[in-house]
Amino acid sequence: MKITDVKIFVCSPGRNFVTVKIHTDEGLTGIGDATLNGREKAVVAYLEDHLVPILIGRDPARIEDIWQYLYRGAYWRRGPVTMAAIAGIDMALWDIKAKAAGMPLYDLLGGASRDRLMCYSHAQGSDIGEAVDAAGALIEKGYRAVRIQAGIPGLPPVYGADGTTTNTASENNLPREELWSTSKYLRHTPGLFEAARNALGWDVELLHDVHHRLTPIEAARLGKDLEPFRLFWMEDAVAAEYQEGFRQIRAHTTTPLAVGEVFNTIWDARLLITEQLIDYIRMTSVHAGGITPLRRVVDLAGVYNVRTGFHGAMDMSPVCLACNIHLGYWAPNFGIQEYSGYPDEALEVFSGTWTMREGHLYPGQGPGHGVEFNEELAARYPYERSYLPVNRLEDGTLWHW
Ligand code: CS2
Ligand code: MG
Repeated sequence: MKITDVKIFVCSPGRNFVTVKIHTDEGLTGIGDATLNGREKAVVAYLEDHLVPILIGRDPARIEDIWQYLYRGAYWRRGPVTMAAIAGIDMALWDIKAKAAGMPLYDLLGGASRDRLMCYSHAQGSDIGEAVDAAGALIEKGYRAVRIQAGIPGLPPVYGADGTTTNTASENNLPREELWSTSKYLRHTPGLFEAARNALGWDVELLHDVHHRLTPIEAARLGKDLEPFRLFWMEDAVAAEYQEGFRQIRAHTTTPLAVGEVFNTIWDARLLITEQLIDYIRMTSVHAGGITPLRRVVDLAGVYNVRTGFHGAMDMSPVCLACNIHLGYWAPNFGIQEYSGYPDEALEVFSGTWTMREGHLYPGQGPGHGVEFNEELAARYPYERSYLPVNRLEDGTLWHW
């Protein structure tokens, strides 16, 4: 088999997605996700100008060699743009291989390790009452795990608490600015989870995303304060560029830690995994550079009792989610899968064979990862420039978003 063409599509059915489609001389095609929220066109240029020309004529069965060629062979490797581009190719190649084998992707990876994948969804509200009610509504629908974010008294809406992360998070197509106060947040958050436990009981998993905003010692304090409420995890407690910071957090709290949605390679996670500084690794098929490298991360994590919690927000396309589900179905050390749902129009453009029922995800049983991309429909939703928000402290200092 030979790769005859690679096409890149950018569409915006509710939000922007970058999709890769690989064609072969035997008529099989494969689909991959290469979406990088807020920097979509950089990935498109990387693919069209630099990767597509070196792929034509290659044997699509040689996934490993192609991955090494695109990663090692680039000299300037790593980084979110490069790795999202490589991921789009890698997912499409696995899709082709699984279709050629007539197997669902998870079967090709080694077969199912479980019957269903527990997922968590997002509950948010402008105050504690609203956020806890939103969590209750998800539990009524069958979710066994819920991430809860609430607005903070004295601050305008903050991350995850005003619905902005479920949509194109910008105004006039320029970045929106938000305000942040660490002291207000640290005072308020334990009360959110106390109220959540009082209202929702203990038979449900509660998660929380700090979104990189604390220092290690502040995160250690929050982790301790949240211990009585037995969280499933505290996510992205600090900006993880400084990985040694997790030693400090770990030494002070038994609240489980999750990190990694912005990681691009196994090297970003190596110290955190091998020193058992985290409990869940949040890397995801697209931003990790595809299925090929993410599978290695999963295996490394398994050696050190770290379980998966792949990033699954709706700014990764349903193709990425499908790959995560197939990986999770196989992974012996699966933990949980994030699932924030998609706008209806996105699910029409990307019709999938994965399903979500009562808080659990199931892969399709057809060959490949199972997601079909409708090119004609996609063309009706052209790209719209969009940015994630930026964040400032109350005195104007730029902070992590
Ligand atoms: C988040 C995302 O899902 C998560 O845990 O942190 O909402 C994240 O902010 C976006 O995916 C960024 O693109
Ligand atoms: Mg997150």
